Amino acid sequence: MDLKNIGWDSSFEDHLKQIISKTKYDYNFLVGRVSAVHTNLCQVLTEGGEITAQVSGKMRDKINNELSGSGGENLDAAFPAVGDWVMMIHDQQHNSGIIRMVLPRRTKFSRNAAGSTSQEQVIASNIDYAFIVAALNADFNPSRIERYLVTTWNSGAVPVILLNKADLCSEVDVNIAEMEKTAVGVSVHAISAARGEGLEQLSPYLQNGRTSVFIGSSGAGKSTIINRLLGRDVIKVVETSDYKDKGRHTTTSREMYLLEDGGIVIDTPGMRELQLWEGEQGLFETFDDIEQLAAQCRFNDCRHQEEPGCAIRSALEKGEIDQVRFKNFLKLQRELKFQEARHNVKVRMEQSKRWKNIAKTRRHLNKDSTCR
Ligand SMILES: Nc1nc2c(ncn2[C@@H]2O[C@H](COP(=O)(O)OP(=O)(O)OP(=O)(O)O)[C@@H](O)[C@H]2O)c(=O)[nH]1
Ligand SMILES: [Mg+2]
Ligand SMILES: [Zn+2]
Repeated sequence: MDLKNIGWDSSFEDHLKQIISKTKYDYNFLVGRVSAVHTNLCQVLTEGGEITAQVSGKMRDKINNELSGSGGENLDAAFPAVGDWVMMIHDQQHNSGIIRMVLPRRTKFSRNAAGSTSQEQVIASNIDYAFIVAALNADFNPSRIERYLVTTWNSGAVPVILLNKADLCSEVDVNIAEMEKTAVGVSVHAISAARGEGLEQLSPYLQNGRTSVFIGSSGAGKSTIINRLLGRDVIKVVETSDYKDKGRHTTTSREMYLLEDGGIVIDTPGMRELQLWEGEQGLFETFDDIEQLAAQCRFNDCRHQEEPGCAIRSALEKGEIDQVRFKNFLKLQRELKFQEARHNVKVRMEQSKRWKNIAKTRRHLNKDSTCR
């Protein structure tokens, strides 16, 4: 397998050379790209084919040591994720690998891990395009896409919106137009994976060496689309005429697939909860129109409520910006602030814990010295 076909390029080559020039050991590192992650094992694509690999104890210790000093909030994120390029020591006898290092990620799609922690979780890395998939069924709602847009803009990848199940919808053009209003400057394509219609619109993105990740809620049809692109049913899809059962998730793990005509695609399970991890930049990109208006408010710290000279309120009154869109903007902004605060509290707590430990050790030492 030519690594270029699976996304390898000169920037990774440079990283690799740099790292090798700094290591003391003369290992013959094997390079590969993580195609799936199971609890302790990774599937890795290499020049010689797919192998299984494990994170080395050394790397684990290094991550634990380095991150315990910084609050530890990125512990998970430092471990290999689907899409990562890794350096391994090759166990030729068992044709398996020991992962020693993850090469710096060019882009990464992260969310805050589900639940109430403050923990970055990398969904996929080194991606070029994020296909945000939504079904054109009865509960189609463009504002649900905004959260995905914020996350995608932050990832460094380019978002592309796919409105799937066009066969179930009689007002496709209206929905496309509505979606385009919500996602200014983002390409929107309507397709029907079930009928195999409109998929040719994806070919500009699915180029040799380019990586796309499919995201969106459960049942939107992500796996069905990928099966279509692969030309056969590789991924399991549960056939159902009524996919209203929201608790149901057919795909349970993130996995990478190679298309015959070039292009790399990553399937992900529908997310029940896409909590923002970080977002300032992504929020600006997604709500560019609102941000630009806000810059015209008379006061720098305008909350767009009762303040005189508020450009946002005036635009809302004139109907130049949509009420729902504005509400969603405020909601995501609040969520980011909350996330940031929670993160800061966690770092502070970790720090104070460290100080307490240091103080305890000191007291202990002092006590020892008085005994002597
Ligand atoms: N009518 C219609 N149904 C579709 C289309 N695409 C997918 N489906 C159906 O929608 C259901 C869900 O499809 P999946 O591909 O499993 O959806 P998913 O997004 O991968 O879902 P998760 O893996 O749970 O995240 C299946 O019953 C598909 O057959 C389409 O274009 N039209
Ligand atoms: Mg799926
Ligand atoms: Zn204002």
